[in-house]
Amino acid sequence: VFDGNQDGYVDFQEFAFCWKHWIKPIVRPVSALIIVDVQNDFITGSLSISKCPAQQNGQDVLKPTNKMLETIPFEVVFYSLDWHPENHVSFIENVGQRKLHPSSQKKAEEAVTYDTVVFEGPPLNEQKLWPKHCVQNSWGAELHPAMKILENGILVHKGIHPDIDSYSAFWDNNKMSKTALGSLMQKKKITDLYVCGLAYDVCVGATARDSLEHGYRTILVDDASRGISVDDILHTRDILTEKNGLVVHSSQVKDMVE
Ligand code: VGL
Ligand code: ZN
Repeated sequence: VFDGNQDGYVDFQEFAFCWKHWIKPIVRPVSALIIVDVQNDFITGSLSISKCPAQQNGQDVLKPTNKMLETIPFEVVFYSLDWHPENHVSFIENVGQRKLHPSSQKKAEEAVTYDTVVFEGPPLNEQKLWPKHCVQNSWGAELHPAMKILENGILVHKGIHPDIDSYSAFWDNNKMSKTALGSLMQKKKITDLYVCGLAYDVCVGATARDSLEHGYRTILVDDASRGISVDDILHTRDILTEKNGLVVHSSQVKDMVE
């Protein structure tokens, strides 16, 4: 005799069937895509991720990203831009311009790229130091020329304040100020956010983490993202899936959105 599903209450295939034919037509998810920081400096410029430990190529995100843009009917597509002033706190070139807190392990004279220092507050600001990148209105801050820009795409600028960095496209690293992204998503009644771009283990991960924190169904598109450190990429995946985010391949997205 049949004794029911021993493996768990809900059979996944049965749930997938219900989702497609019953739940989804009622709930009507509204999907957005955010393409994070696909800018010249991260691909061939001063912070080229091809020169970082994972030795990935930022250019590789272009093909799967453009394909999604051409084939998938997202309600809205956001393009985030790392958009720093010349005197930005994250630039190693500027480390001598601000006061370090006594708790900073690294002193200004000895700090090198990728070190973390602590700047005097308030608020106390732990900051990783990067080479100068994505300066407002410079070539390095432009979106890569091969990336498809939708006519009704929305640009989201971040990291615009001299004294605080912003990895997430929602808010700065101290959660003091928000970008326009959250309110735009509310206005457009977005329920599901697909996230891809650069860098996987920095701004893509932070944006996906904050999306989950806002309560959006959050899906990181793995093959449309490239990162800096292999360990940190794996860690980003673990953190997101632990918080009930999804990590998928771009070929899976069309069926999920439609
Ligand atoms: C990023 C480092 C510094 C990124 C931005 O977009 O991932 N990384 N600023
Ligand atoms: Zn930056």
